[in-house]
Amino acid sequence: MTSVISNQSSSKNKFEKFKAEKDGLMVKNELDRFAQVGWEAMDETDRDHRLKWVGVFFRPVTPGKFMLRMRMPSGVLNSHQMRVLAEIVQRYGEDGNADITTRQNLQLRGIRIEDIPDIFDRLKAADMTSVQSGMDNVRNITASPIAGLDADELIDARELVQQVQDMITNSGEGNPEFTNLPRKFNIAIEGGRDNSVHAEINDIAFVPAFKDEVLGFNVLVGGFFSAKRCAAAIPLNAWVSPEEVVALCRAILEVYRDHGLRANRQKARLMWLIDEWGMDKFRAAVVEQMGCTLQPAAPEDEIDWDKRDHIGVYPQKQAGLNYVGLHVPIGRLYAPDMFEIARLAEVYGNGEIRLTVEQNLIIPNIPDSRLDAFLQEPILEKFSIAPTPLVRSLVSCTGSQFCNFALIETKNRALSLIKELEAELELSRPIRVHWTGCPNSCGQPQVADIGLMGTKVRKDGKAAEGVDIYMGGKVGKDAVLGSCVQKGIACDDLKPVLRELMIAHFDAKPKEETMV
Ligand code: SRM
Ligand code: SF4
Repeated sequence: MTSVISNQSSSKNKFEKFKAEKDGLMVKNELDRFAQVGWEAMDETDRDHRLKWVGVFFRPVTPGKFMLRMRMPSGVLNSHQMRVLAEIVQRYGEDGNADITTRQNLQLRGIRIEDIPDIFDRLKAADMTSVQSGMDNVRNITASPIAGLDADELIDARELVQQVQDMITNSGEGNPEFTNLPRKFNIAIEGGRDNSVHAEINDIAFVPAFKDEVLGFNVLVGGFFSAKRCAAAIPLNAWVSPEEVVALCRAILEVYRDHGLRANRQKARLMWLIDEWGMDKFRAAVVEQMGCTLQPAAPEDEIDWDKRDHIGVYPQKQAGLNYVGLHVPIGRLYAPDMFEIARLAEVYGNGEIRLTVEQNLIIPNIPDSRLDAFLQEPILEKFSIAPTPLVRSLVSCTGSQFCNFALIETKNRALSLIKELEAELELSRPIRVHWTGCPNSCGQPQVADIGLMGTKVRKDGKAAEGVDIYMGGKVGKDAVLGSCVQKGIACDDLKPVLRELMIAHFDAKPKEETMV
């Protein structure tokens, strides 16, 4: 493996160079020393880059206050784990919070390097890990947030997701086999009918499909967003049984690791290799790596529903039990919220909590008899089960508050602007508005009804924050990526533009009209 990588990288970019000098995972054994010397005295490459291999992100916007990106396979955690995370951010007072991410995950903020060894001990004791969650590693693996609860689901993917994560991370201990990929890598395993994971934007996506009356998965590969290019995943022309999922993920990762393009980081995601080789050669390499044959894809998959957002009260497949989806505005949680969610999950459910790619959360397993009492809980005023239609579908990436790539502020602006629009418009249905602070597209504007991508504009002769507008994103069955329809609108001028788009394309009516 090493020889293939080093042969290829004769013209190494700076990332390939520092990875070759020292694998990112090595910092796992140096955390005590980092804690002693402090962030200012640390080697800069360790601090700014290698720490991301254990999920610890230096934030140049808030130096000394790190972000910790967890792994939450299928977006599932329990009340004890939520409490452990709440205790971690609580100690940082105003600096501490946690964001639910667009990959069904949690990112904690305000973290001090001196606390990392203790935090990692607590995570391990609570059976959680943040390993390999950043840089050239496989990100949090997503699945339906109602896996195992949904009467209509085909495959409960939770165990498979866990097995794939365990393979990639050596059960959370860190796995040097997969810590030097050419670039980041996303995997999703959908077991439901509504493509809740956005299969189309993952490097590998498994979608349920029957073959000769046996239930398994069709496989899509190469989906990704980047500043340079966005591509929807394409069929590998393979159908696998659930038992083959781990082996196929391993084989694809090995092929990508050993042959993925490394010279230019802008052209290093899996799709660039598929382009270079062509699908037939790529598929053949994967088959060879697996050491067995791959069946051709089933002619049809079972994704035949519109995408659900899971907000509200829904009966589970288990008689007498319900799951309740709570809307978390722009995905942000503070320590008191997290303690309260943990308490509710224990008092009313079985302690379980689920996260969604829409940055919301679900409390499952609430008996019919406890539902009314649950719905009276005061925190539901903050985390509503019936939010207004625009607020309901709002998604936003981190933006300039914490992210140094950001060209604009996102989360707070997104929320206040959507509330203003909601005050002016009558809406008959939700409109999915996604904000992303720069072309990296973490907030997925291309999957939205209206996507807003941060950019810099000139307004009154001065540089100002602005957005490019995306439209046409379709999710669920037959998902389609949206594209840019308008460029360079100053954020200060955005409200009337959005208002008009909502009236023209989404049946919104001005409130003054509906009142006459
Ligand atoms: Fe992302 C880099 C945040 C989902 C594409 N992303 C970053 C960094 C790590 C940049 C940095 O170091 O500051 C951001 C951290 C900011 C911070 O402090 O929070 C960041 N990405 C996020 C999150 C938190 C957005 C959110 O608010 O939910 C999401 C975390 C997911 C997780 O739990 O792991 C997040 N990022 C995504 C997605 C959406 C998805 O996976 O469905 C994408 C597009 C899909 C994809 O990757 O193909 C995405 N992030 C990127 C890219 C562009 C990748 C590329 O190939 O060029 C970067 C930049 C990079 O990797 O060089 C990036
Ligand atoms: Fe940061 Fe840009 Fe990603 Fe938003 S889209 S989190 S601004 S890198």
